[in-house]
Amino acid sequence: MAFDIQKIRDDFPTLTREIHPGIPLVYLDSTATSHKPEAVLAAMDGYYRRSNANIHRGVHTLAEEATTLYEDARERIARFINAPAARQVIYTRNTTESINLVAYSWARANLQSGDLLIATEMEHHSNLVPWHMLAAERGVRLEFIPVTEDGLLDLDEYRKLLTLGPKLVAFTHMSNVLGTINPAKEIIRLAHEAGAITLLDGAQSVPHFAVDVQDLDVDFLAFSAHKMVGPTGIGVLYGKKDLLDAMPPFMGGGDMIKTVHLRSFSANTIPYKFEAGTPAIAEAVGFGAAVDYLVSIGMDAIAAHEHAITEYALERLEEIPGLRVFGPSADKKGGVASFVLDGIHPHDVAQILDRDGIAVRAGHHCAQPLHEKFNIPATSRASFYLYSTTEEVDKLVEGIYKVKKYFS
Ligand code: C6P
Repeated sequence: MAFDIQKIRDDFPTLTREIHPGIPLVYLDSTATSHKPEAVLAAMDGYYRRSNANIHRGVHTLAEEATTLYEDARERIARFINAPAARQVIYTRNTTESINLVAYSWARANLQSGDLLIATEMEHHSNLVPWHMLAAERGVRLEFIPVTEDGLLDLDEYRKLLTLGPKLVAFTHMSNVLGTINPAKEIIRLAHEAGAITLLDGAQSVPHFAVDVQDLDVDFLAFSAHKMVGPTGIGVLYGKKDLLDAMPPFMGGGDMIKTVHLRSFSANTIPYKFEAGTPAIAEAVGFGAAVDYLVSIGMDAIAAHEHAITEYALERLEEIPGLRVFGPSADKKGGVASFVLDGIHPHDVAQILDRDGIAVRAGHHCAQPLHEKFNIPATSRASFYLYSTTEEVDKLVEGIYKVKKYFS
């Protein structure tokens, strides 16, 4: 099936919006969050209108319907990442909570003072601050795989760090600033050879290209629905069964228990052990619909489209005098272009672009250490998804020329 960009855009109501009278939206901020297609909105609306009930708690028809919708979505999400079983897919609030679940449960049960954890210099704060907190609490040591000038991980340095015997290697699959797609399979293989387990931050990879947890042999994978045409408020932690089975619960409450007595409790089995309290049911239903939507288009087709847009965007941006794009060439990155303009603050760039309806993000994008590495306080960032067009890239480039003129 040909990639019918207009048909895809018609599925997303927000994309038809005018930002100012007569000025349509040019949405180049999907790395922050994606828009939602009609199918996702309809699935969530349908749940609330027809089947609204709590799950796992009732025998009445609505409760059973809601439970089925919630669990069916889990099955489809599991298939989407090729998980061996749906029970290895834990619903969380987002990538951040998924990583914190590993930090609070697995890491606090398995890491002692002096143990080494390896991350990278390109991590989002979500895959950094939980480890800082652990380091402060119990003296776990942190080391970082350096980022090269062209925005790649220095794998020679990684091999050296591995000789120090790390217990965990936690790293991002794709940088939300540089767009770099890291060689996850190789990084995981080397970590396993060194006796470490691995946590992959898939916030920016799972939405954009096919991620197969069995092929990667990854131990934990974290991602968020809202970046993959699904709703906010729900994400996933995938884990290998033996690891999840052995982990203590993270939060206590309803649904995560088998039995409770006044002075003791026994924990439920996975995935429920980690899903305390009434979960985000409508959001799970929407997440399932989001996965169906992406599958109906095809992850390879989405990746190819984004690659073409990114190649075009980098070519056009690099012809602008005084503009510097960070990160590697298009063949090594996903749909992200973070840039600085000589003498103009990235926030001013984003604000002036907004006058033309162009939505880009400005700041450190929750990756402050990476910006420190490149000696810049902030960047402006344009990012692309399955609904992005070359016409939108042209509007961005025109807008940047206007910004330059305004400040000259
Ligand atoms: N990056 C961005 O604009 P949450 O917020 O938990 O859904 O995702 C956190 C997260 C973790 N890892 C990476 C690589 C990410 O890009 C993000 C979210 C957004 O770049 C919001 S800060």
